[in-house]
Amino acid sequence: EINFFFPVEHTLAAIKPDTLEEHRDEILEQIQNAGFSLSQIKEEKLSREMAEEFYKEHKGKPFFEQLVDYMCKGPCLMMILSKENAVQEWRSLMGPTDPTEAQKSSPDSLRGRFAKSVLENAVHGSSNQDHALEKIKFIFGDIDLNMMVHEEEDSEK
Ligand code: RTP
Ligand code: MG
Repeated sequence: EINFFFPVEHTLAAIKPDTLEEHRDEILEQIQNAGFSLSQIKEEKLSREMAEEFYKEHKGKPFFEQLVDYMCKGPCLMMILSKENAVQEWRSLMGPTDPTEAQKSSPDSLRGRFAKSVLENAVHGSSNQDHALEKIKFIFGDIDLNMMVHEEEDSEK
């Protein structure tokens, strides 16, 4: 069911290390059921330097060192998810940062189901479109996002 009338948007999504070991298949299933196209996927164990760069906007905050430790303790599953309004839709599928809040407001969200704490909160998602393009480039390099979508459309014909 390719939608020709609305622009496809792309976001960077990640399953964080502990959660990848424990809940990979359940999360991939929930992503498929929510109607995202999985445009790219790879497992990657971030180095400290990469994790620091990935979350550079939080440098200097009290949780920064713990966050970097958490993100590089094992492989993450890195994905480009594509869909109309993908950035916001993935944020809403993730649920709020803090699982206490997630369990109250959106118990079926990924964080409502799988987050253990505000730090160990299962998944990552870009917070806006610029952020998405920057993180996609950081993780997947210079790939042509428009090309990916056209290939998908062509294969439907
Ligand atoms: P993310 O960037 O991972 O998608 O999460 P987010 O936008 O919902 O939250 P953000 O404020 O960007 O925080 C990034 C990650 O840092 C960890 N964190 N720990 N201990 C704490 O108070 C705390 N606050 C944030 C979480 O892993 C959060 O996802
Ligand atoms: Mg964030």
